[in-house]
Amino acid sequence: MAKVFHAACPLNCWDSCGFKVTVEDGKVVKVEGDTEHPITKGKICGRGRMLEKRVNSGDRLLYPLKKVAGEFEKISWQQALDEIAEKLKTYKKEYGSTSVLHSHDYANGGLLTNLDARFFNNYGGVTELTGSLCWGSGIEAQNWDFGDAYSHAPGDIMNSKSIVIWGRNVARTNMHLYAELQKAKKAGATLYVIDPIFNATAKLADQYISIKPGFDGLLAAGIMKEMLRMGLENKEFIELHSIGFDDLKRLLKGVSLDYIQTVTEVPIKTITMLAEVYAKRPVATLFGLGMQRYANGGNTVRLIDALVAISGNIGLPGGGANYANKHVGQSFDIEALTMPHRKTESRTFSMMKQAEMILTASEPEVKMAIVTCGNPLTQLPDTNKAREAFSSLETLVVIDQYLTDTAEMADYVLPVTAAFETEDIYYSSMYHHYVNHGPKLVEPPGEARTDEWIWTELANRLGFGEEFAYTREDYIKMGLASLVEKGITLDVLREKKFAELPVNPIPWSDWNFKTPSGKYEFTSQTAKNAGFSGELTLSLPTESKWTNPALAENYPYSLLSIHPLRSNHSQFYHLLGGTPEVKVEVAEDIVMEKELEEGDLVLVWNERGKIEGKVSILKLAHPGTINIDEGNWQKFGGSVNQLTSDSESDNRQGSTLYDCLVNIKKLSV
Ligand SMILES: Nc1nc2c(c(=O)[nH]1)N[C@H]1C(S)=C(S)[C@@H](COP(=O)(O)OP(=O)(O)OC[C@H]3O[C@@H](n4cnc5c(=O)[nH]c(N)nc54)[C@H](O)[C@@H]3O)O[C@H]1N2
Ligand SMILES: Nc1nc2c(c(=O)[nH]1)N[C@H]1C(S)=C(S)[C@@H](COP(=O)(O)OP(=O)(O)OC[C@H]3O[C@@H](n4cnc5c(=O)[nH]c(N)nc54)[C@H](O)[C@@H]3O)O[C@H]1N2
Ligand code: SF4
Ligand SMILES: [Mo]
Repeated sequence: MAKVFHAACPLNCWDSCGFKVTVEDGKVVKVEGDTEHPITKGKICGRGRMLEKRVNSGDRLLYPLKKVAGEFEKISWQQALDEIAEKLKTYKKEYGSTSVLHSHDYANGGLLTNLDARFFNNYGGVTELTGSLCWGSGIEAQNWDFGDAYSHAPGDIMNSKSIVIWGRNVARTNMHLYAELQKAKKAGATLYVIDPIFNATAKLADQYISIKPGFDGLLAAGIMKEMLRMGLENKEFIELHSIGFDDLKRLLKGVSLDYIQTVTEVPIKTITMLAEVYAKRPVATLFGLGMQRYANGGNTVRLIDALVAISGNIGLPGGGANYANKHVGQSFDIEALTMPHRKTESRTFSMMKQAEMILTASEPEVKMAIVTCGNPLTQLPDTNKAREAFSSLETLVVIDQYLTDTAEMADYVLPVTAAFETEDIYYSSMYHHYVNHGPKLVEPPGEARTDEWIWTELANRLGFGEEFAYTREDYIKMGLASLVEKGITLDVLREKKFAELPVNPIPWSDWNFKTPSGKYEFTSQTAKNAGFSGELTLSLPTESKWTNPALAENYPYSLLSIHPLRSNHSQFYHLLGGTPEVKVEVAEDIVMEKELEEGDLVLVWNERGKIEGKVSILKLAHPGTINIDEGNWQKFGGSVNQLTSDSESDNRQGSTLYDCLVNIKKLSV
């Protein structure tokens, strides 16, 4: 008999949807939206619906595997855990615990994914990753400007006169915001979309502003310059609630609008128009993450923050510099789960540079890596370097649901549970501030086990089993400890399905910022303390004709690698049916110049690597732009990251995935 249960989407996504899941004969047969969820209201995307396929697929990993003479062999859990524990013991004894690297990303929004850190901290502290491929530059930028990265509650754009979607692919990556934009537009708000790609959200806009990739900071500078020229800045906010404005004024004096028009490829009249738009408060600015994946990414976000600040759009309903919503994750008691005080050794590598560091680190060398909730072989920049690094390790352990490109390289592959196979609570620090409950609805297939079970078994073998002598229920309660007084408990979540976290819907409404000065900081003390100048700059991407003309001569086109429509990163390509191909989306001017046609086989290359794919014409895209969606598997043509660079952004916390010049040519078939 079929029965319907509530559940939650575990995928790494803005929206964090509530689900209704139908279970029949012990199997998930359908995933739908929960109409009672206050934000996601019964609508979910294809990736959510496809979770049914993802959990039931015959390709799921069912048993632990060990590579012997280049081939995987099925082994028992007992053998896998004994051997891995033995290696962990030996490496710690011989080289110290930081000879082990924990490589991970954000694949699963469950609270208990934090137990990996509990394991590694109790083990003594391993080499950990800092920064983020995803949003690191922007988070650090907002830490410098505001002291943290907070967003307005989703419905708040109903209070906005204008909404600026700055580089967020809303219709594709954040579908519930798209519905809100439609509503706000109907209610009279004017919508602007700033993006090098004329995407589905741009189609909804009253005005689409096409920009050269990586130059948004300069555009924001131009808009501020025009605001100051016309006297449109909000003097009260600047005087009472900010520091460093004189530095910004000086910076803007030193640049001409002609220069800004030239480099951004946005006409001066559009810049002036946007200055007028920003002066008519409230204006909501909603950042995407694409524009900060450049060498100048942190400064770009800071300049847009500065524009939101000088126009007086901070702390008022309908306004905001909406980038991320860190308050959501901060609601939980993560330290109780992760026990950072148990570390006795520590070492950090930058997330972006992990491959480079595996290859070069000494004292100690990296002997072993354990990969959880991540697929670095497709998702890290510079795939060729990543392949060299991960294959150089003495021992690679990958914990996953599928034999991914990374798992293929492993010495041990451990099969883990997927959505609906274990209880957890789910949230995303990107958009709304609800936490959702996800019950265990079905048994995992084969011998797949939870990450938590794996850590417990290893901890028992390594002599710190007492720190893992808890049930999942106990751990969830640990993480919820600080919310009990607000009435949010596991029992309440089980019954009510979701709960609104105590997050301010209009951040910074008291203008008390979390910066050292307590004010909004155009020139950042936090940055100065970390050895940076702290001042805003007019920095450009690294790979551009302005910053590296010789490189641009050989590789004249900007390559973006945005998030795929039908997959969450690499997680769905193998489930889409047919054989996925590499689609090379090419702006019309390049199509003309290279005499390309829809469907032509092309080679895209630079000094880091190359990829082949079929041309798809990208109508109305900014001239000189190419896009290849991220996440594709080696067996389907390979990851676009063969072309991207592993550099760190200006504030060292982010990637430069989109700061990438390439060339393209037609291949004869
Ligand atoms: N070129 C380019 N590269 C990019 C990006 C881009 O835009 N362009 N985007 C970047 C961004 S924003 C991100 S967030 C990263 C994402 O990078 P990743 O998180 O590495 O990407 P996923 O493909 O989601 O891989 C996650 C893996 O975790 C596994 N997994 C899922 N749930 C669990 C679980 O509960 N336990 C364990 N142990 N494993 C689990 C999945 O099966 C999958 O293989 O990629 C980055 N890379
Ligand atoms: N379908 C789908 N949805 C997802 C994901 C997925 O893999 N698939 N991943 C989730 C995750 S982990 C993340 S981080 C989010 C990311 O969500 P988004 O930020 O919406 O997505 P991105 O693909 O990173 O890029 C967003 C937009 O940035 C634009 N862009 C690139 N460079 C620039 C620039 O220099 N200036 C401007 N103005 N725009 C630029 C791109 O053209 C694109 O439209 O999506 C989440 N949602
Ligand atoms: S992937 Fe995002 S939009 Fe799709 S169902 Fe999950 S949370 Fe919702
Ligand atoms: Mo991300």
